[in-house]
Amino acid sequence: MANWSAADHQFMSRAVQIAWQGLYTTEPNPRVGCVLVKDGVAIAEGWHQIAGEGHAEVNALRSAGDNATGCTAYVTLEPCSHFGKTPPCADGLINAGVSEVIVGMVDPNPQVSGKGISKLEQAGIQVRSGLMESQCRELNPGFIKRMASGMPYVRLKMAASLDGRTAMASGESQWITGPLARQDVQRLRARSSAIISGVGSIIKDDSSLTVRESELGLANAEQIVSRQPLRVVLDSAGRMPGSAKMLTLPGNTLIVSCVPVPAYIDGLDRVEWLKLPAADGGIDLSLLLQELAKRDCNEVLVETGATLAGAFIDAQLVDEFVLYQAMKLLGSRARPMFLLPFDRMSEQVGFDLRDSRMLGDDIRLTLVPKKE
Ligand code: AOF
Ligand code: ZN
Repeated sequence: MANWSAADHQFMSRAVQIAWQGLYTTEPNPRVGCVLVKDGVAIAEGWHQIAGEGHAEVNALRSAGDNATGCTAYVTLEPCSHFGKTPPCADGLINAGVSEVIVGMVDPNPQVSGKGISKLEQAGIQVRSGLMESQCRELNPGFIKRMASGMPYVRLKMAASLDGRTAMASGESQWITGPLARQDVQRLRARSSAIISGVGSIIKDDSSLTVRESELGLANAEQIVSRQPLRVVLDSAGRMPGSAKMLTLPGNTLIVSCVPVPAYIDGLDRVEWLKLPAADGGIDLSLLLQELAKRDCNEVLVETGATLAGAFIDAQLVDEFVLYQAMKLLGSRARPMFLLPFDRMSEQVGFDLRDSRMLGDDIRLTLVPKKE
């Protein structure tokens, strides 16, 4: 176990804090922060902003200029060793004369995965890793899961009443939760690589599944909305209307179906039809997620009705469940959150509560499935 000082924690905390500034923009790359320290003083910092542009270390070194020699670099993720869209950061740190590198976590990317650390050590740089690892991991649940398992991180979102209802029997659902909860959903969308929904809700609401600048409430909203998450519509029987609003909105749409591509797709740019084999009468969700990981999706958001939400839970494919709960009753004829026709207590699905907070008059619960 490395012996970390209070100063080590302070500088790595700062690196984590600035890495979060990339929350909505680095995808499909990880969110990374770097602080350069000389004689106990932070002299420069940098964070990864956009894939294809400078990594955190490169941005920090640029801001340090000639001053980086003899520095200690605190980096939330192991510096890369490969030529990707940009040259290796390990080389940048070596060339700048950095004398020590403190790493939050090893890069799970197989192209790097320890090779960045070895490269630095071979150049005579002292490397220590694992400082504030859990905070560093929290930055990138999707990137880590995709690199480690070939699956994206799946976040299921629901808005419900106190009695667990999501809409009236007629389908009427506007609005259960208030504006702050809805703004928070926009932010969940914005951090996601893809949003998955069922065709039923598209037919019913003509939903857009877009991130909207005016609803984000963030200073860099204009930059954030320039990248729209991939809209993924599960449409096993091919019921998607060619007139659906989302097909012409900014961003790409992927329609996943078990039937052949219909003619109306020909005339549409940025719309792709993906045929997948059926499983249990619907689309094979596990296969779907593997497809999305192949398309570099890190975090995916499932925003859908009771049937598909139940299927994701039933298939144990949910990593995180975010529930916005309004302090009101919609009554026993209103629709339930999940179609999960259990009969026995032994079928129950348990969660651990990771966070709970008020958003206006509503509560937001962040839950993760209990591990057996
Ligand atoms: C770092 N610092 O800030 C980031 C890293 O295609 P590229 O060149 O952008 O490289 C992407 C890979 O580099 C990414 O998958 C991850 O392994 C690493 N990302 N590494 O040292 C950074 N963003
Ligand atoms: Zn790098």
